[in-house]
Amino acid sequence: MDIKNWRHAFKVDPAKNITDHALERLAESGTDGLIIGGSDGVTLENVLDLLARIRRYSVPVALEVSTVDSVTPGFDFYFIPTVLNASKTEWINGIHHAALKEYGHMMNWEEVIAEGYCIVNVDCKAAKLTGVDKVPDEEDVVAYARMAEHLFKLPVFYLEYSGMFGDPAIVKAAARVLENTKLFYGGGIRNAEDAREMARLADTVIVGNVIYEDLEAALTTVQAVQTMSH
Ligand code: 1GP
Repeated sequence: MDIKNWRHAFKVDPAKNITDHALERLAESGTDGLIIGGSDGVTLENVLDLLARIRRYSVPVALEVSTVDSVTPGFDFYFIPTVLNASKTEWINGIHHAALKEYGHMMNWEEVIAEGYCIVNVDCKAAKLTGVDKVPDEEDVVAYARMAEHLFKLPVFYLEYSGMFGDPAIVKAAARVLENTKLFYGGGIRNAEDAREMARLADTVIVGNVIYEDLEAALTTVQAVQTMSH
């Protein structure tokens, strides 16, 4: 399925342990896709291990690239974050430039999807890594959303609250100014009600950490979202 129609995705961290059984439950849950990605400890080895274990299911799988060294063929999509509110410019365009110098000639652009990230939780790992030290307020977020939609014409605007549940008013404000750019919401979804609340506002909700803390609760988020009309 085109990622434009994704309503729900699980984010699986290659640096964390997960059993085959849990992976099977995620893959067969009815989610629209699995995103393989994390902020640290991602290696070619752990990405390949996860890919091999997931590829036996038909669910679409995307690699969210955070290190060029861990890129490998075999994924349906390659999500490339550009952190619009990073202060370390390598996370806006630096790593991308280095990667394109080396691999630009052999990339299949059909599989590549750029994500304009706006990191709101300044305490999360991704914020520390990319140098986000100021919490963007609603006006900031709206401006970044417009930047994604109108200036850079990015296919995805990713509102990243990783580790904390976001402010619905801010998510709503971002949604209001997006038309062609899809709104991904991620952060702190721990149960069906959280998922439903954010899925009312965002195009796609991404569920991460709760997979490792309470798999059954994580699985309830799929049905909660897939049974809604949008
Ligand atoms: C992380 O947006 C995702 O990149 C999901 O966040 O781990 O808090 O669910 P959580």
